[in-house]
Amino acid sequence: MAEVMQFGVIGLPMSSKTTLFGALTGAVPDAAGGGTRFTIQRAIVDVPDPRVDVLAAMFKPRKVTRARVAFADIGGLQKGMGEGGLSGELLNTVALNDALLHVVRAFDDPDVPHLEGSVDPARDIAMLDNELLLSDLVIVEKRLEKIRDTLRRPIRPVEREAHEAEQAVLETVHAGLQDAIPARDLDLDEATLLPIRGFQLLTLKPVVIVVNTGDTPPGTGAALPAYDHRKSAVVGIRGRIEMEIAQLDPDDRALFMAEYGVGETSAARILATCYRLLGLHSFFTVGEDEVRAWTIPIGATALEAAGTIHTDLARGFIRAEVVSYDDLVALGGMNAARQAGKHRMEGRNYVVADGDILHVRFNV
Ligand SMILES: Nc1nc2c(ncn2[C@@H]2O[C@H](COP(=O)(O)OP(=O)(O)O)[C@@H](O)[C@H]2O)c(=O)[nH]1
Ligand SMILES: [Mg+2]
Repeated sequence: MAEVMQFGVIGLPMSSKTTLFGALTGAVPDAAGGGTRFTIQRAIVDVPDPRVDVLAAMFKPRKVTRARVAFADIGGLQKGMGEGGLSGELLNTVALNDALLHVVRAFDDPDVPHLEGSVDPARDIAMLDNELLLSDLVIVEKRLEKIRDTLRRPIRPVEREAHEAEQAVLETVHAGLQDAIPARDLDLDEATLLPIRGFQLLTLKPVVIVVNTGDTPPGTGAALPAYDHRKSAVVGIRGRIEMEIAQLDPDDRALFMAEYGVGETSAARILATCYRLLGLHSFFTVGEDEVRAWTIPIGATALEAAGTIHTDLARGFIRAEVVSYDDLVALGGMNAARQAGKHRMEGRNYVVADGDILHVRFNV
């Protein structure tokens, strides 16, 4: 797993990409927005997790370290671009992400012109999706052509076999794309996808459709468009308000959120959605020195979790001492958890649960 998960904000020009980026990172947008040029700005932010705050209050460590993720605000995608295939730095920048945040405008404001002349989120989502689909189609076709060339020549049987496996999955993906089915919607497992992982197909990436409903709370006044695809979700946000909230210091933020009836920031909701789509969750390490959140794939073992902390911990792994977050908080502390028998010894194959507090015993 990459050190830091990368999430790319994409959308048509003037779709609120930079506004969403501001809501996610606290960045203040500069005046020149909404262009069609390729632009990129990046930020790394802490993953909000109220459990970390509770643990920090309990252990009063010298240092609190949260999980971190990287966001990129990627400007420059627009109608008509996918035809010849996206290319260069723009394609690379989009392709590099673990998941995409596809933002779409759903608010009316006479002061904000819409490139298509009207506000129609479903149309705009389909428009950008189509460009991504076409871009993938170009990549897949080029690669298929190359494989066919190679297979015409005499090559070693192992190589032939590998090329044929790749060809088979590419042909499945190609047929899907031609029917406007994103690659993520095909029922292909990890092992099947392995030969084509390196192509970083855009329609294979998990996607969160972020609908900016303006000042109207999403789900009440503003209906969210449907998006029935695999590894996808729809999240509504009040873009401008959330961007302003993100710029406040924590005390003012709580007041402002109460005033506007924002229960949870969109950054928190979107990140939780990304974690779910990517099959990720968290475990914690605690102590006087540091309380820390770690991100691992759901299903990862104690040994793999240990390796995330440090390779030495995996190499010399003896056992993991585990308390669940809920038990620890319910009992009020580590000693109480021990006395209540909630402090367990687990071996290397133990599958770590979300919220587990781990202490790895090791020997190197
Ligand atoms: N009324 C209103 N305008 C917004 C909101 N969010 C963004 N905008 C405006 O929409 C325009 C495009 O937003 P921007 O984030 O720059 O879009 P980008 O081109 O996709 O980066 C800007 O003029 C924003 O001020 C919102 O929630 N309400
Ligand atoms: Mg922008």
